[in-house]
Amino acid sequence: MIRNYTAALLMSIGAFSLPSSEAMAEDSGTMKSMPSMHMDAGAAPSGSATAKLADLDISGGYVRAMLPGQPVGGGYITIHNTGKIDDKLTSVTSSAAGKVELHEMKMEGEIMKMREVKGGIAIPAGATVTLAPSTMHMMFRQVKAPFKQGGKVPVMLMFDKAGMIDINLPVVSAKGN
Ligand SMILES: [Cu+2]
Repeated sequence: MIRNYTAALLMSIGAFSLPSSEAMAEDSGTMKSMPSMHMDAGAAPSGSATAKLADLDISGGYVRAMLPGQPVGGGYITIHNTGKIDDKLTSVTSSAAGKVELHEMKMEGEIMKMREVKGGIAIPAGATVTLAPSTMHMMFRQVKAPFKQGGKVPVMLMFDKAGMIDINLPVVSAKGN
């Protein structure tokens, strides 16, 4: 864990010498997770955002504060589909970032890697889908101001069936509590 943290931190510092951190992330396809993204998945921190949209119960929404030099931010949320029709989280946008991607985490040997989930995240009827640090996350790119603990990050979640909803995600510590 310590070694991963250092490697990721060095990587994010190293990003300054590249044309842009964006290029780094996209050229490699996968990249080592940011330090704040591979901590164990615990329960969502208290004060996390909740909302209701048609048959979807949304809870546990938050983002983590960004460490100095960290080029991207991570956000998490839980979606429970109480209905009888499968839905899908098709996209997320935020006025706080140029772009929000949906990513999944996978262990490759000892290295946690992430990749974009193309086509959105399925929210089957009756299922609860959790975007948590060890599974999936919203990745905020081209962040306008680094996320600071105590702040809020507005996002708009777009679902295939349920439509869209605006929700403010509280910014918790970089460790996720
Ligand atoms: Cu990511």
